[in-house]
Amino acid sequence: MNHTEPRTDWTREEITALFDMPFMDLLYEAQTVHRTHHPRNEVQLSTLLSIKTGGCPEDCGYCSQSVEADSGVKATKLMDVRAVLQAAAQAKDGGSGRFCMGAAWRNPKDRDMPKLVEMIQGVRGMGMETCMTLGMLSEGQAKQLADAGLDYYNHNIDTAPENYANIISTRTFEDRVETLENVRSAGINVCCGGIVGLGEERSDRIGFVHALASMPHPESVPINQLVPVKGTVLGDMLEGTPMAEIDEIEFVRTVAVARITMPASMVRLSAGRESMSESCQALCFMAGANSIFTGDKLLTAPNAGDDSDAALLAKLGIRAMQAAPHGHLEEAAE
Ligand code: SAM
Ligand code: DTB
Ligand code: SF4
Repeated sequence: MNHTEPRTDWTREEITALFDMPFMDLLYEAQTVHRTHHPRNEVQLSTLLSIKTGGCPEDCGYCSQSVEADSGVKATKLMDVRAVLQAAAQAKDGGSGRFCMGAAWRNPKDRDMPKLVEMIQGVRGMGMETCMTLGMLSEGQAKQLADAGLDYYNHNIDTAPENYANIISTRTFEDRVETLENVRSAGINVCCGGIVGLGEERSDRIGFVHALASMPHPESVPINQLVPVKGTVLGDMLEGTPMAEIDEIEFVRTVAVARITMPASMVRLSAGRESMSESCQALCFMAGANSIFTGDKLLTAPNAGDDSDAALLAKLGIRAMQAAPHGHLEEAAE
């Protein structure tokens, strides 16, 4: 285990140079970094549940849950605590170590907080790690969730600061950073990443990783591949264009550069696995990805599913990582 503090002073030039490396050299370096910080051949398993779907007032161009999207996703109310706990028990039975609850909100209302607190306490009581993603949080809300025992909060920067306004207009990159600061100050582990395949340039992927690696490194970094959804701005805009298919090698490069620049973080191969070949997923693990979402559904989009995942992990000789009691898996690498 390497206990030196991860660097947050990466320059754009250094990150550009990593992206430009010969692919095999990049993979070799990423896997070498990976092995000095994490147990080899282990992947952490998380399960997602949408606890409040659709009708979101934000206009994120990729999202099926925005009110602006004509995606056919039906808006629901916040789920009952009991139903959420049932789903969590099922995820635990399926071998998942972390339960991530997502709500399609700009931010939670104070009246929602008691239910959210109950969900966290219930899931934690089952011995699973808890994660929530609920939109923007005030300092006080972050503190309430922390006091309830929330292990992780997911809040993505999604893309480079300079590309942000092309994807979302209802909030700013700085709004995102403010919530991330509230989450970190409350003592909750940060889960923050973004999306590749939005039609962005490589320079935007460089800016994206640079922004993440320049902040106190998120404990968990989800890298999503865009799941194009009909009726969303991006799903419709990219359909039938060469940009609709993101280059697999470029995707793997992004994972590798995230691994090298944020060596101690968990890098999650998130949305998009359903349409990804086994070989591409294997290359992502080689590049240092060490976490995935299990189950046959993400929030609204399909996921690879437990059977195909179990088969893939067995084929690759990869084991499920055991969850640490207090939400931080780093000690598992000792
Ligand atoms: N509403 C909350 C928020 O945006 O902070 C939480 C849920 S939101 C769905 C969480 C993340 O899912 C987004 O930041 C985005 O990175 C990812 N996401 C949403 N739709 C996606 C899609 N179609 N393809 C890939 N990733 C997607
Ligand atoms: C993240 O970065 N990816 C997850 C999680 N955080 C909440 C969500 C992926 C959503 C994929 C599209 C959908 O299911 O609607
Ligand atoms: Fe709302 Fe989150 Fe979807 Fe944006 S990504 S529209 S904030 S649910």
